[in-house]
Amino acid sequence: MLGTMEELPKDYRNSLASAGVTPLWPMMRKALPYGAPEPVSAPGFWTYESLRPLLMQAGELTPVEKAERRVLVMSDPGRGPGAMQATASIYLGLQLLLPGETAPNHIHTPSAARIIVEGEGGYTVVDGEKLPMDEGDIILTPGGEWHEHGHEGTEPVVWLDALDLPIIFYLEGSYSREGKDQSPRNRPDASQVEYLASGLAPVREKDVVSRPYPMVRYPWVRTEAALLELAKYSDNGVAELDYVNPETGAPALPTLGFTAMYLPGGQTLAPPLRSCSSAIHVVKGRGRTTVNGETFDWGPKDTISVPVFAEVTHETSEDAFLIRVHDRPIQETLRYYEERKR
Ligand code: GTQ
Repeated sequence: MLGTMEELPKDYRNSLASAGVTPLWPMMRKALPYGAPEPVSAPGFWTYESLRPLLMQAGELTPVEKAERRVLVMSDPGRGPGAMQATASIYLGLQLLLPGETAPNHIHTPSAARIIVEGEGGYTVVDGEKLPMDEGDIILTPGGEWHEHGHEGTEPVVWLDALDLPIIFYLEGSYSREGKDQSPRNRPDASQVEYLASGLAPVREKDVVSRPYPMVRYPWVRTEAALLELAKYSDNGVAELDYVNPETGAPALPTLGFTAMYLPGGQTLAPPLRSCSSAIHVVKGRGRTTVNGETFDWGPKDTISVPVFAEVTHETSEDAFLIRVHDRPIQETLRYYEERKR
């Protein structure tokens, strides 16, 4: 048993505080718990059915000019109401853009990805590239890349923002700048031009390097087809694909990674305990997921958050497609990513 603060004479504690120091030993187990972290984050679950009306109400209450980004942020239940994060590292928010609206061009230090949830005609411009937003697509806006959103359709467009904002904020590195609207190049995005086929990339002259994020849109139609083909030949019918940089194979973002999962109906899946936290977004299908004993019955467009080292069990009632956002890339960079058997 380590010494406590209370064991120390009061005048000594006051002297320590005046000197601007604090003893480690009373805080030792909190700073370095034995064997595994003790997360503040708790499992979270947000149904689209419950959030959609609130988001549409935001559309009526707050014009986009007064919001810049019209977003409802998902608050980690472990941190409580007002929390600007879903896990220690992952910020999640549902963003609404109404027909004809634009969200102005800006740049910031955190990195973002959007998973398109609903609607047609939305687009994001990243570094001059106009990226159509179709349901299930993932669009990256890496830190330091200019981006703006627009909407040429007739119905509301909604997407799920996933950002590494909690990390960058913790590092006191978070800030943004506004810029003039971009004039997009008049050509399809790189996923339709340079990286149309997996395994093929444009030839470059000697010493010419690719852009750090050469492809920032991952069209869902391709992901779904790839998952189904992979699943056909997997032992249990389950398939999971990683979203990678097509030039380097690196994770989609330096901090956050993304995978797409296919689980056939009637499947039970218990992944290993992972040191990363994650968010699971349902693209299609139905099922039930238990996270540390809490059970969530999910359907299309619902979102679950999973704290570090959580016990997760998925049971599907229908064929299901899920997108998982996780912070394994930053943990691998810091060399502490870990998996433990159930
Ligand atoms: O769309 O650029 O949810 O800058 C939070 C910050 C979305 C965005 C968010 C942002 C954006």
